[in-house]
Amino acid sequence: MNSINQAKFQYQSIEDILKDIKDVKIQGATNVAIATFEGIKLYLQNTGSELDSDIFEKAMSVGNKLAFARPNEPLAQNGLKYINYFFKVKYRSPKESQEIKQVLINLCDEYLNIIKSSKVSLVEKNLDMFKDIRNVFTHCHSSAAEKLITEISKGKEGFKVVCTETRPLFQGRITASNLLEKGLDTTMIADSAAETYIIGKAGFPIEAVFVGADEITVHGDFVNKVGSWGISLAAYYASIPVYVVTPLLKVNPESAYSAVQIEIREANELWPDAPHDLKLFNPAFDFVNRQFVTGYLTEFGLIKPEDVIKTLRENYEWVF
Ligand code: RUB
Repeated sequence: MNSINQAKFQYQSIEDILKDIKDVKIQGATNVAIATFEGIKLYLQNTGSELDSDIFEKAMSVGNKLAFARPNEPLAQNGLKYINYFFKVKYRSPKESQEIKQVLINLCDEYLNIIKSSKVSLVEKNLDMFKDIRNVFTHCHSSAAEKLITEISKGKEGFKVVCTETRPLFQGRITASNLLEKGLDTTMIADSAAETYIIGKAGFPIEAVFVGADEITVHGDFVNKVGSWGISLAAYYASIPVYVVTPLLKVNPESAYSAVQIEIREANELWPDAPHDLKLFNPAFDFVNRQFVTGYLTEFGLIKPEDVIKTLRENYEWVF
């Protein structure tokens, strides 16, 4: 599965959603967040007329299970804070279980709408900056980066995209297939060819790198698919701008106090029938230092790494 269609959310059980998040069949931070809040709604809708008094706690426990199935998912995790905060502030903690159920469903829908409208706004707010750009580079599959690249390409003769394979799970194939389906001139390269390509020693010259993010720190660093650090370093070396296309709600407020833990995935993703004594190490993501980031392209326009925390406080104070 490469995208979650909210209107046709097909899952019948929380266990199936959980399994697909863990197996990366539900892929990308935005889709994980959508699956989390559709999952909470599914749980609530499946509860019968005999509702428990602890329906709030049970729904939040389902949300926790899904939002923390993979560690680097603040977009989903911040949504639980949204529900917790506005349940008390906006809906004044209803006591009757039918009302609790309805309020929780409303809050899930509100958060799903925030995600959806952030993605629309991040295109509207940033598109004009890229009028003259024709050759771009992307990595992995980010629904946000894909959306912006597609919009930038519109009406431009000779617009070209280079994407990576993105081993070990080949999420770059999702990007490549989606871009091709939209009619974009797309070239795929092996991950290990990325840096050489970016610094201009192969293929056509790259004008800008667009990647997504799984997590952003309060200091303006970001976490994205493994390979992102080398790509960003190469772009920095070659003076090519690196844009991180993302809703601001991917900032992890806890990163003010503790180091970001990178998800380490199963070794068999690297080599299913590897020799018995071979040690395999399979980190899912890279931590990319803010010095490599030209800007975050968000629903509030371009934000410099040093302004991430200020903009988050101004717009989403409830995450703290
Ligand atoms: C996906 C990945 C994506 C971000 C952003 O990793 O690194 O770039 O999640 O995606 P994985 P989006 O395939 O391991 O989930 O812009 O769709 O939120």
